[in-house]
Amino acid sequence: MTCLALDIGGTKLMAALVDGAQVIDVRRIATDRAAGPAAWLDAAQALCAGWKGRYSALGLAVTGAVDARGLWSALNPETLNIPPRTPLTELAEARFGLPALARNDAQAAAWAEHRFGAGQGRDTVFLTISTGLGGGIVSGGRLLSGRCGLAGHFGQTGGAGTSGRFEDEVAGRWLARAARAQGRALEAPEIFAAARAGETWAEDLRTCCAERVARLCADIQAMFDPEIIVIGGGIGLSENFVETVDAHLPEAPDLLRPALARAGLGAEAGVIGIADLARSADRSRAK
Ligand code: BMX
Repeated sequence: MTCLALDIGGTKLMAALVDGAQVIDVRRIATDRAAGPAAWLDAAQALCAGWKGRYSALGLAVTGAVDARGLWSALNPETLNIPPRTPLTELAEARFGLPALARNDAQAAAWAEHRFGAGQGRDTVFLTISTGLGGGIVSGGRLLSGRCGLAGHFGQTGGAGTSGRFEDEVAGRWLARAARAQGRALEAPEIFAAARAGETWAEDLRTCCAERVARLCADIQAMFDPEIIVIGGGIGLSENFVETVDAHLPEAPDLLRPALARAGLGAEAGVIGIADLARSADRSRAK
């Protein structure tokens, strides 16, 4: 069964036709951050107008928290300013004329990595480290969602020895701010390129980022005891990042040491995961 999967993120909006783990067709545009939920869905609908009749299930993987009733809210409005409790599934169903399933983007990606990627068949915690930091947890073959859809939002914790919100002290926004404080107006990809070229200031920032992620992974191991922690996102997938995190894991008895892996499905994990979840939701509705 082919599924139409939409991914609404803080920087890009993606529409994909997905069959199993296969992305058959995909289109992307920049998210018009000021436009708001109705306009984002209108833009998604325009993006896949030519795909009518090619799909029979609908899933949405979105930045922000989505609860069991499909109500959608921002946790960090800096990522995307979603009005509290936006009726996401209702808005999507009205436009596409199909029952919709919506989940947080990193939760959907965690499911995809568990089903088809680096965490296949295993208890998996997934981390996406890009502009911000998101995550998802699959335990006992179930994707955890939580009371309000919050499960796995590690970027919102004050964890890993940081003093504020974790994603503000480790991910892309922090890297750019830290570089700016040294008089360098650069974004994360350029900072990492400078680190690869051997510039000490950039290597130091990259190491600091990896050290904090390593501390978070150790905490996650103690909290959820997953078989694998899968790391993705622009920063997470950058060259040797997972190896650097591994090298900075705190000293701990073997039992507490996490196994780390680079994400296997790249930027399409969110749409692959939500398509699989939407298909199973459809099957249970049909029973
Ligand atoms: C933020 C939060 C998470 C999201 C993560 C990565 C909002 C709007 N988003 O921590 O829900 O998973 O960013 O989002 O509060 P992305 O768009 O960078 O993938």
